[in-house]
Amino acid sequence: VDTDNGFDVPPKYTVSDYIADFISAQKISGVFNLSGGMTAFMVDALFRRGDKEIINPKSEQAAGFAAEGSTRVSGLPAVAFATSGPGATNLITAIASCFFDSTPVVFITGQVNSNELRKNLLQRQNGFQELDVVEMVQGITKSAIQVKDASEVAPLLNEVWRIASAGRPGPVLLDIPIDIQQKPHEAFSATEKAISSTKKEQSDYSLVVEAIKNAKRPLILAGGGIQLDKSVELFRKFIKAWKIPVVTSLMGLDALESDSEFNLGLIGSYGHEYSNNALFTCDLLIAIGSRIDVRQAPWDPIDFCKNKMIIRVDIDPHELSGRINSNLQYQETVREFLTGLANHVIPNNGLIFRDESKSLVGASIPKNGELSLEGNIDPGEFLKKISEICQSANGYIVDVGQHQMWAAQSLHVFPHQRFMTSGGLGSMGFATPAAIGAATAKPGRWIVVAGDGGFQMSTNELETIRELNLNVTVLVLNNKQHGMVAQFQRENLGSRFVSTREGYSAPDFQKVAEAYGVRSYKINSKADFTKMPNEFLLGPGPTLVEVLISQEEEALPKFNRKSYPLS
Ligand SMILES: Cc1ncc(C[n+]2csc(CCOP(=O)(O)OP(=O)(O)O)c2C)c(N)n1
Ligand SMILES: [Mg+2]
Repeated sequence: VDTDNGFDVPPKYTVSDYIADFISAQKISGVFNLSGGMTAFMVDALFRRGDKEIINPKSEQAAGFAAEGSTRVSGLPAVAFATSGPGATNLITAIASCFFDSTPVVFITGQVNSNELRKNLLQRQNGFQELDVVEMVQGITKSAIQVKDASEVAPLLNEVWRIASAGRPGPVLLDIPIDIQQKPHEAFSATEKAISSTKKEQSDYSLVVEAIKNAKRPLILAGGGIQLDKSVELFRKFIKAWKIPVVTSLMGLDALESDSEFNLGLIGSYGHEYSNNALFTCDLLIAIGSRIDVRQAPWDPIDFCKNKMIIRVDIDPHELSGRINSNLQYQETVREFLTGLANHVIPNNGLIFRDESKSLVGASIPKNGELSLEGNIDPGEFLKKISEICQSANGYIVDVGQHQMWAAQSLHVFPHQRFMTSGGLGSMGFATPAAIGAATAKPGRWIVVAGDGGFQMSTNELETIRELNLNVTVLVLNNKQHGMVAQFQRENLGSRFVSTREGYSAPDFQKVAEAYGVRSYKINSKADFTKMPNEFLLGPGPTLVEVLISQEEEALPKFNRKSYPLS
């Protein structure tokens, strides 16, 4: 490590100590790190405090995803450290994932000595491993700042911490040159008062009440904002009291348990046809914490908005004026909206509309099984069974691909369970490291659902999982291909499976698990599944279950605008 002052032993109390004390004093969900010279002082200072466990995944991307998983489970920010240069670039995918899924992770990167930073923007690089990460992540953070002087550290830490969770939550990044990390600093004192938010004036909900009363086909679209706002219980109470049916987006899937009598299920590109039909044909749509993006409502926006009143609730004003127009908007938290409405419960036609919608269920359940060859495992059926066995688990962390859509369609999510996936970014390789964060934030079992492709992006995290003896089951749905892309190639590119089957391969996952010291089980057939002892799913400790899925299985039904309304 090249340092400015050549200290072997740091001076009495440094900026690094201050940062460590500051982090120690915060309510956080965890600290994730991959080491490097430019962060070593800060991480060492935190280690010397001894009160926050430092968790060390095997790449910065995994550390970032783990921090994301930890934050999404606990609702508290996690901290992820990475060194300058390659450490910082490796973080970027995770930062983007946090940004698109509104996860308040605090990223701290080390930077080269201030006097080694490039002198102007035209110079590529001056210091070794110097890289302007702040510039690179401007578009995917709520705030990204490089510290220029020791006196800025305290106010900037306070500021980014506050910004991360304010309004729509999201990632922030502080980049701290190593010379500044070693400068003397005044000791941290926790006496600073938290800024109390000013109380918002209550909105007028009479128009919402009126709309619900008049609607023949009222529907609520539950989005990821409900979990983000920690308003799940409030939301479920609201639904029970008002008896309005609910459809969920991919991110809102765990806002309401699968069993709820009001749950009409998953919408979107791979949603259930009856759920999409309800979304299309409702005459009042109340979208709570959902941006109604193109994957969730793939209709032409004008067609979609016809013949219905749309009420949107979102803390983020930019979403309220997004792709889908609305007749009424509430720029407030889910909690504020639901609390405001709580005093007004009135009867409505929700149950009639629900029953009408449900009567279409038989005709349009996901047709996962259609292409299944005799005796082959139907992924939808299989995942449904898995969720029956895993009732006691904390929930599912799902990667990206066909298996993600099968999981969203078919896993039965019980009231206490989570369903988490990389929503906005849709990044393969997310689930396994995210489970490290989830399992360190909340004890109990977590089930990863991954494809053979995505799992190969973070297979090495089995080592971290084994090292920490985490209660994680990695369920690999192995169809020996990048299935989701192969499906696209079958539909659009004359079944030329370039890079998805041709030139793609996967190792023997049982041997891989063995190398990492993780117990494993392989399911080749329905018979293997029935023989499998439940401990391979439920632990204790880490396990891997591989299940072979036919390459011909597709994620269906694929949304087709023309088929709505269903007849
Ligand atoms: C980091 C990243 N790279 C590429 C993609 C594009 N992509 C989406 S799904 C997919 C295939 C996933 O394969 P696998 O993990 O085996 O899941 P399957 O679809 O077979 O269930 C690919 C390559 C992506 N989403 N993320
Ligand atoms: Mg696959």
